[in-house]
Amino acid sequence: MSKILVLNGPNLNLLGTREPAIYGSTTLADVQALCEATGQALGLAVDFRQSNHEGVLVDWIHEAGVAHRAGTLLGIVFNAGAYTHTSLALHDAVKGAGVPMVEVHISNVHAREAVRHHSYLSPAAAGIVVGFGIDGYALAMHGLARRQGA
Ligand code: CA2
Repeated sequence: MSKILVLNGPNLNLLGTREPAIYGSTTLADVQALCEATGQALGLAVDFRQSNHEGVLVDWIHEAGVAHRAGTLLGIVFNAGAYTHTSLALHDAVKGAGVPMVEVHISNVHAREAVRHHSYLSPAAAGIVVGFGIDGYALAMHGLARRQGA
């Protein structure tokens, strides 16, 4: 169980380029660097990915389920972006893969528009971290590691 998969959904590749009041001015490359540093501190490898395509995310979650069952993957830290609020397919993928998943949001989605208050992923999540900016990724990684006693 030496690895964590960090998945990012649609538009997160734009991080740091617009809407700094909501998402801060750090880029996705900065988030990756933070996750890699956190992984190093935890003694865990990090596989960091982003896709704008729902089906690609579904495929990666299935792949993660296989790795989890093989004992090589601790779990997923997942910021599904706007798919959080729309995607039953991602919910089903996480449930079907049987892999522990921690849901992350950079912003406090509950302090924003009502459409962002519902998450299809939360019922399938081992834990949820919202509103701590990009530090939420590191907090989620620590949570996954502690949960598994890594
Ligand atoms: O707060 C989060 O992390 C979100 O998952 C970010 C999503 C949003 O749809 C969720 O409700 C909450 C949006 C990601 C796109 O981020 C952008 C960043 C800069 C410019 C444009 C989009």
